[in-house]
Amino acid sequence: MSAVAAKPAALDVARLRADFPVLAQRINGKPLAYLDNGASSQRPHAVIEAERHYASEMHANVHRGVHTLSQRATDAFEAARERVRRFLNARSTREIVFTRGTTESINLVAQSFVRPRARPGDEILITHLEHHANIVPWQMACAATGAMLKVAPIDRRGEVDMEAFRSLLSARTLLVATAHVSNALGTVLPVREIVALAHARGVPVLLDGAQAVPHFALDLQALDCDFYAFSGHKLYGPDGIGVLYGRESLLEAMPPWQGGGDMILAVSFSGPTYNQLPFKFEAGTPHISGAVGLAAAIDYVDGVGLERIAAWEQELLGYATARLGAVDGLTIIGTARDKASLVSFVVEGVHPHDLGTILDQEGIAIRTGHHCAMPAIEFFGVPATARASFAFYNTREEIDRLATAVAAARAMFR
Ligand code: C6P
Repeated sequence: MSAVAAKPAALDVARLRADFPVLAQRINGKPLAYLDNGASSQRPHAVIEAERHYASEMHANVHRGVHTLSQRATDAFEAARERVRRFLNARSTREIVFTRGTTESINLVAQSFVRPRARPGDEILITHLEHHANIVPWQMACAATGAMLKVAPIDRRGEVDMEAFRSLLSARTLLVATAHVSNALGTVLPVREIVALAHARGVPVLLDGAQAVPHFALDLQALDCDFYAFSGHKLYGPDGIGVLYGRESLLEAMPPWQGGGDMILAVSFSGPTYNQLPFKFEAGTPHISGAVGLAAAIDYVDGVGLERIAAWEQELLGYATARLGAVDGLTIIGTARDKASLVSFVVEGVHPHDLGTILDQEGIAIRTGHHCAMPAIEFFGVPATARASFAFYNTREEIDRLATAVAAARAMFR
């Protein structure tokens, strides 16, 4: 074996694009350039077909019926859970809770882990670049318990100040909760270091993986975090389905957060007996077809290969950074040394919302605004940015069109 790691084979992007029916259309008379993957990515035929197959041949409620369809649906749902476990390299399916998405996963931890434990003066440590889904649930838990939110600062690149982070860890820290990748700036956080620092003080760590799972392979046993949250719709899967990974010993000790069917073993008027993991956290009929679609999305992504995806997306990131960086009056917001494939930017004299509308006329879809990360955007002294976020099906030509259209918009407003 060679001592040098083999470079992953290049992606056949044109062939892969054909798997995504949405991408073939024209918007406002122009070929669609879909550069809003950070908000939600598109679904391949394989996912659409898996959901259709489930709905047309297998649907019934899960864990409830003795009839054949219910057993088929249950098998498909639990097979999806096992697929997620393998994707994350979690130890057990008992650690895989299906939720509606990242937001619900984080709220589950806030309600079921933090609220019962937090005492006045306890601390939750986050960073300045978090998505609102990783800020507001903690603020709500703090308001209810008297705990305090501590925020590790970032620098002008959009990197977390790790010295400050270290000093903010205290004997009162109950939980560290940080993004794995920032949705507004693209920063990849040093999560191994964050986990090591927190664990050295006995503090559990939640990672918000919404923007990480589509971009690189994960091994949660190696990462050793305690909770990990992500959404299916950013991973080429359905919306309305997501995952909370939780370390089994922690989930075991947590009370359920919602009551209803499936999360109980028995109910009498003197009280319920809760179901085992992970069902204790899945009250009510779950999004069965969503879980099936998510498993198909994971199969698809694994088939393409996350190493190859990461390599191509890094090329796109480099190309977009150079092309956009050369546009007169354009400033890139978020210049971390380790970045996932998105570029946030502002253009002198052009409001991001106007820019988004102008680009839409060209068939180019980007996101504009504060990206549900207001503190991160305001840190840079701007009210909003334009954000192009790439998937493996994007091309250099689409980035050329983006840069040309942004330059034309700048010229229009001069
Ligand atoms: N960010 C974006 O355009 P949900 O909505 O639950 O699937 O994901 C919430 C969420 C949590 N954390 C991070 C880092 C995220 O990026 C998101 C979703 C989208 O950036 C929509 S606001």
